[in-house]
Amino acid sequence: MELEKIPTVPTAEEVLDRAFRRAAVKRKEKLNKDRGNEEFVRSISSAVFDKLDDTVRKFPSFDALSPFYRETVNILFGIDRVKQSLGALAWAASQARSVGVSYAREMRHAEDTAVLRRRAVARISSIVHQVDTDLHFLNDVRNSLRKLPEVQDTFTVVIAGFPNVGKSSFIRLVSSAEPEIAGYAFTTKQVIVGHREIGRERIQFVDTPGVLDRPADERNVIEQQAMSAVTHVADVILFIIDASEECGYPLVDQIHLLDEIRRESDVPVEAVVNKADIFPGEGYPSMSTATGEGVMEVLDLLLRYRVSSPSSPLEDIQ
Ligand SMILES: Nc1nc2c(ncn2[C@@H]2O[C@H](COP(=O)(O)OP(=O)(O)OP(=O)(O)O)[C@@H](O)[C@H]2O)c(=O)[nH]1
Ligand SMILES: [Mg+2]
Repeated sequence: MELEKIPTVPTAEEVLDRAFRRAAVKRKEKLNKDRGNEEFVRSISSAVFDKLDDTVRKFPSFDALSPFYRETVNILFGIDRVKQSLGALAWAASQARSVGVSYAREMRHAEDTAVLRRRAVARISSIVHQVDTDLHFLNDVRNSLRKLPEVQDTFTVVIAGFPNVGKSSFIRLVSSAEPEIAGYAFTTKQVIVGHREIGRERIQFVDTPGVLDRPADERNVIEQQAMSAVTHVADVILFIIDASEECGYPLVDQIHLLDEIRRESDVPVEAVVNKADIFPGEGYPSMSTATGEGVMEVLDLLLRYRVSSPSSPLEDIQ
């Protein structure tokens, strides 16, 4: 995944400043004033083309992205809008080039090359300014893409549930991830990835933001990202229930969400009751991420879903 390598997207001013600087140097290299003007125009137009074209090329191809990343970009920005902006840049690049070429050709036989130079520069500047909003938007997309966690194609446990039930507390105990833990809802605002080495195997754990039991089209962007991880990256889902309702949400709503996740996903879902230190749940395995009680047993339960299971995970992890 090359998302962190996408370079900064320049503003229209930056594209033009850079092109002007390059062109000014080229112009000085010509002794003849008219040839200098011609070179100035050629140089600006090719510098603008190169920068815009390069920006489009360095963006990831969304069709090649894995479904999780594609859906995340779609949730956050809308794939169509991103594609539209990239298309606008490609249009501006080719317009700037053809304007430059045709003015430079005209300048070969012109009396007053300075007038044509000024006109060409004005046309090219206007073309680049037309895509300034697209450039700003694409830079926002770039900044968000860089911050997305790297989800690898390995055995993956996705932790899901209502807000404030102890999902982050669990992943902190069992993996390298160090998410924030706090006694209020929506502490976790994006998908967080952690790992755990078991023998020679690297298991991936994905912490997700809390999801409420409500229709999919009413879910906010944070909840939608959680559901995208649940449906696209999990090999097994750990659904954490807070039967004490200390999280602030009724048990019945949590079970409703559990049923939805069971329906929506093609992978096994293990439901576990957390906060057993204050309220023991019935009908599900239980644990307390506060005291550590039952946590390793839950881990053992999840790791049984690995395809290769050379030895009991409990032996490896204790
Ligand atoms: N008593 C008790 N409290 C717990 C336990 N596990 C977590 N908590 C508390 O529950 C609160 C929420 O814990 P988090 O791990 O942040 O919960 P979360 O599900 O990640 O929450 P969101 O990120 O908001 O969805 C914190 O105040 C934790 O200290 C537990 O086993 N027992
Ligand atoms: Mg959390």
